[in-house]
Amino acid sequence: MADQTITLTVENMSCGHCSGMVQKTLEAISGLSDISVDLGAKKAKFSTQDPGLVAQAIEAVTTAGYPASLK
Ligand SMILES: [Cu+2]
Repeated sequence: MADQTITLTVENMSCGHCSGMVQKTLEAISGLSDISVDLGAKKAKFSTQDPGLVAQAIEAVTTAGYPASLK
């Protein structure tokens, strides 16, 4: 199965600490790769082969205090 690249919009990130938290939250989910967080653009990007992990990633980042969506 090919990797899909997913881009999430992430609200509430105001500094490097926030973007680091989002990065760590995504890194804690096994099955995600090529994770990057862009503080200025309010985006988080990752690749995955499992579409089911997208909802899990959104929930984890949102629960960490940074509402995430596929917008
Ligand atoms: Cu911050």
